[in-house]
Amino acid sequence: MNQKHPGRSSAMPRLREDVRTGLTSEAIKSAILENLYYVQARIPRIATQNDWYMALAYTVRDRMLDRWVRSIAALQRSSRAVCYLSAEFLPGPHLANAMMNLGIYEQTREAVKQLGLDLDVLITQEGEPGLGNGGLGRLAACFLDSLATLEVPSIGYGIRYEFGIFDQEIRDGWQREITDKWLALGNPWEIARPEIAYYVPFGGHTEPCYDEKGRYRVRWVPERVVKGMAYDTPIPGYHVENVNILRLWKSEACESFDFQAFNIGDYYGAVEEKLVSETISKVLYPNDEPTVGKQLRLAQQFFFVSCSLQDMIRIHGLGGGGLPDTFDERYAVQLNDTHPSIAVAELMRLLVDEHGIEWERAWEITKKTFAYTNHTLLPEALEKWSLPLFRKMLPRHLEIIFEINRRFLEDVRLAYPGDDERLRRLSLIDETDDRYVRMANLAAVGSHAVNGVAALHTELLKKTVMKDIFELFPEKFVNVTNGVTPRRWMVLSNPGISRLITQAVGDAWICNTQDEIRRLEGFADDPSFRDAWYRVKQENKQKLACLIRERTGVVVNPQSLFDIQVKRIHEYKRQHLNALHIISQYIRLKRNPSLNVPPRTVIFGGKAAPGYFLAKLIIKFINSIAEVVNGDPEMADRLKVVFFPDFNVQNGQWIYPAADISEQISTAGKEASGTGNMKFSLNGALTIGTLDGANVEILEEVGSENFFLFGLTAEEIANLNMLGYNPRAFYEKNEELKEIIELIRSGFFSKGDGSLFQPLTDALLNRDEYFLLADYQSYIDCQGEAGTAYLDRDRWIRMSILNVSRMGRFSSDRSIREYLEKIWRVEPLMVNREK
Ligand code: B1N
Repeated sequence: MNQKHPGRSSAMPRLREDVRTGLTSEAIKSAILENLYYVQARIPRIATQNDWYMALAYTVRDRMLDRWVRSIAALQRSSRAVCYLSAEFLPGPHLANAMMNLGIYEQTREAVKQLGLDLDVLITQEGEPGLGNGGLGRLAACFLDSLATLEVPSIGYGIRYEFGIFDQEIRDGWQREITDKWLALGNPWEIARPEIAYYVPFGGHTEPCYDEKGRYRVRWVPERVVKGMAYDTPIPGYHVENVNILRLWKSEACESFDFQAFNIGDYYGAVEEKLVSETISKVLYPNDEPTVGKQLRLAQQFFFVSCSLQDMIRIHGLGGGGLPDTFDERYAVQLNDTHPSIAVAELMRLLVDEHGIEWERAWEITKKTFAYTNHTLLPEALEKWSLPLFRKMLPRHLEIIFEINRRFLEDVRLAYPGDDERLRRLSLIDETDDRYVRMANLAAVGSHAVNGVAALHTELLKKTVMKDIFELFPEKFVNVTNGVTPRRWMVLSNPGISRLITQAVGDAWICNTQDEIRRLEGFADDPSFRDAWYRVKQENKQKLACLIRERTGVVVNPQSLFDIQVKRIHEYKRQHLNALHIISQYIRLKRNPSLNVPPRTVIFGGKAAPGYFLAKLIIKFINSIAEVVNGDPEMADRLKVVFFPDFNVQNGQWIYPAADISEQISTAGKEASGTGNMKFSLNGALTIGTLDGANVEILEEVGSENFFLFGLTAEEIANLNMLGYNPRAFYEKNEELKEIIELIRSGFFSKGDGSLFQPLTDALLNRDEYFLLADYQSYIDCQGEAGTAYLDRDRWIRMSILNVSRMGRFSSDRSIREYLEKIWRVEPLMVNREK
């Protein structure tokens, strides 16, 4: 445990201290029994594993509460706090992480053992909160971990979806979506705060009115009002007193019943109102990137933003801050993509309509308060909402956006007289076919900072999708390259490698990753260290092999090269390019069984958006190849293909530590950053990748001799696009590629059905929007080099150690420090040891 901070309040009565806060294995053991009885109403003899898990979870949670209460006091005392607004959070399972961060892992293991139980089994009882789609939601969770660890007063605000991202099953090679019931067995990690609730209006109309000083104002008369209730989850920092809050909003009907309707006999109408209100926080939209103009999604966005801003104003008032005209001094509010960007209009509404602040002053406050992070360059992913939908749901906000736009375009006209084309492009309203609100423009105009998530991404933002905005406000643009927390993604998920690193350089690397882990470099040439490194990787691969057997029935050889690609399934991420490589290996090995290549296990994982037909077909394609390859006795111990079902945070914690090769093969210019690339490399995998997203910076850090680089650059892709790309030319001139595509078309992987994968082969031959055929040969050659390098074990391990030692920059602590300095200007604040 953290020796620096004994962390107990002397005001606590003795008894409570023992049962709720005692940290010895004895105290923890009695607390578990106590919680089993008083929370779960069970005695050990009949307790299920879930009862024990719950009792343990409450025991660990109890040990955070004292710190939590003191952290809330610190937040109220602080002069400035960060609020991270995100429609998605993917925190992963809480139990083991909380034990680690509190420093009670070993005592707890001992306590559980004394009860005759297995801690690892209890830990896997926990279902994870899947309140996000992928990288964006997981980034938000890594940032909360770093904010807490760096002792920054901060709150994460989001939505308490009743159903998170679906669970994935594979049936006959196809993805099946199963509803996620993460709350079914109760959630011991949240505390409901029924007294922290806000009203959120929707629909209706606006009308002019005059305030008490006789000034012209606008009154919004909504059609209905929904209530948002707070649920808090503690986010403990690593070995510090600070425990931050993740505050998620659940929607409810204002009153359980609309009594008026009830009295006139419309019982069902009243219940329906309740249903509609509860629908808002019901389910996460499972799309990663391309937007869907769904009405409910806009309702979700406004709902959580309005609750969060009202909450911030309330907290500000508590501290004696009084009028919210110092709001921007009190808070730095980060918009995680455009999903919360309606906040710009909502803060204006709250300041102007509800708090009587003048427009100009309110606009200054708003701009100083917000900063906006862009996470994607895909033009189809930029959020826009049609005016009729907007007007119907948020009539007042549309007026406010028109007014912001009117003033903004006046400034643009002054800056670029006569340039009507530019005016049209910059406008917050897209007037092309139907009329839309452009949320990225709203976010950028209403913020003082706009950032991309990797160096290349920020540069491309400035040159492409946000070119006009950049030319107008160059000073707003900054880059903050993403990072991942080394606590969850190394210490927790890879104890073997973490122990080795600590033995070599001490444990300061866990919180000072960038400076300390570099010292590992000196061990890359130490034969005994290399040996130990190799053994840890083998153990991790062995563990994953067991899990693969359990989940898929496929038996894989832990001695083979583990070549892994896990991430959402998307054409731009090019899982199908990886699949083409498997087929090429298969053909070569069939033709030449004595080929000198290492045995390889290619592992995939990831979910496809339920409505994304080609992504789902790619899953089927991979599984169909797996069926042929794994069923071919000549391939035994030479080539295996696995689709690991239901990739999520927990499965990631098992998968990343077991990888030899990390596949980061997106079309250059398409992946904003990637964060899986960092998790793999920090766990000793070598990257095969394109110059895309954060790969560029990873390559720069680890050195080109430790990175398998292939493919066209973003610039080359753009040029090829301009000149007219013809994928068929690549097909015609490459015999092996031709053979592979013809094999697929012949039905070889689809039991003779030549039409099954035709949508895929057609897409490749006719459009190939993501340049697979252009990058094919370069990828295959590069995979060949990687295979050859793997045959030389010493060389490989050396590269692996050097990778890890040079990856310190990609800790999310570094990212958060950059946000603090470049954007938020917030100082850390130590939590008082005593109340
Ligand atoms: O955000 C991650 C990046 O590392 C990835 O490169 C990027 O693809 C990802 C709409 C998104 N961009 N946009 C989304 C998610 C959900 C949704 O409804 C868009 N996710 C990313 C972190 O920066």
